[in-house]
Amino acid sequence: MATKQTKIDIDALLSSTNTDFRMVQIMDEEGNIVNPDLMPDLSDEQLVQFMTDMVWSRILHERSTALNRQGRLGFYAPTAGQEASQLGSIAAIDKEDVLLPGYRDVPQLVKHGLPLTQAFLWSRGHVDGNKYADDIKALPPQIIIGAQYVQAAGVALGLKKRNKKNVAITYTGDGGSSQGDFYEGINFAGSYKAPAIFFIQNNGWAISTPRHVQTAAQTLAQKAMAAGIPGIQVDGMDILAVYAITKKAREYAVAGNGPVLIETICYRFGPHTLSGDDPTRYRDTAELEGWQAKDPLIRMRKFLTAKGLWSEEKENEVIESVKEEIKDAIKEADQAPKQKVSDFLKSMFEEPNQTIAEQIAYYEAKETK
Ligand SMILES: Cc1ncc(C[n+]2csc(CCOP(=O)(O)OP(=O)(O)O)c2C)c(N)n1
Repeated sequence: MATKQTKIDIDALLSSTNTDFRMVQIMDEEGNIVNPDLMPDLSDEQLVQFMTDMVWSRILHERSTALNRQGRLGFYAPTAGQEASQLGSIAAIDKEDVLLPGYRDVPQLVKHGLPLTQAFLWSRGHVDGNKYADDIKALPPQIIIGAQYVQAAGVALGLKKRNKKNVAITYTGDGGSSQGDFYEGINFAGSYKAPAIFFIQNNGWAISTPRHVQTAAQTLAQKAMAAGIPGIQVDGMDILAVYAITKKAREYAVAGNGPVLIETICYRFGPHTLSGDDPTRYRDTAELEGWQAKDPLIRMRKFLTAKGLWSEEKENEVIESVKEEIKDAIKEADQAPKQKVSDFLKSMFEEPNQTIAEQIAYYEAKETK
């Protein structure tokens, strides 16, 4: 029943949408647990694994950057600064959950089972990089900003209809949260109570567009309100907080309650991609340095070292083994058959349509000459 409003206060309407979206943190920049009530129940091995995963990802980032500059990799979107957001969330996900990543989410894909060699082939635009084994519950990274949100809503609904106790997990950026697909995805999933976990990795920038220009909304998490679903903002430089919230969101979705929107506050230390972006043209060194002090690896290193679970020696061991893994994967990628245009065209549809069929015939004739 409608209540009778005798006075309309527009300012008050706005402040009511801005409440309770404060950032959740468990571990601060010094590696101190500042919110023990939310501390997830994790063994020492699991805590060490978190750090190992983040070091793995940072080295993968560094090596991918170098390989790109040597002309040995193609497309690469830097991940440094987003390790806690990426690895903390994927650690809370079951192998049977379906991952729908964006172009910056290669670390989660590999952790979800994609061989690194295939990730490298994808970077090179090789068709074999997109052919996933059946047991890898993931789609190749999405390049169209926000499109994965609509697909995740559909995948989640499919999981629900098949009575699976699994979720679809997807990621976009702060820029992506302005797209139509973003709103359609969360709205549809909310409406059908589809078990999806929607991540917005708010790394401060959408290429050269800063977060404050992106939207007048005070937080991106509160965009969930319009879809009638829960939204929460998390410290995306704190792997413990990201893990804890993702785990809770997963339980909520699997129990049949519908989707959750999670905004992780993080930062992109490097350029947007290695295809010519120069962040020094649009952002301050002081801003970058402020965020480097919040580095997710630094705080986790401090936390684990204080517990006697981590050392420089241990970190060096991890670094050496990651470098070997990368060297082997790139060697294997080099051995992939040279891509033919017809292979690429054949991968587009199960049954090629007329135009594609004509193009396949055209290229096959050329390729056999
Ligand atoms: C629909 C669409 N529009 C524009 C682009 C070009 N584009 C590529 S990345 C990007 C910015 C995305 O920023 P954000 O969502 O914040 O993610 P980030 O790259 O920072 O992770 C844009 C506009 C695109 N790929 N797709």
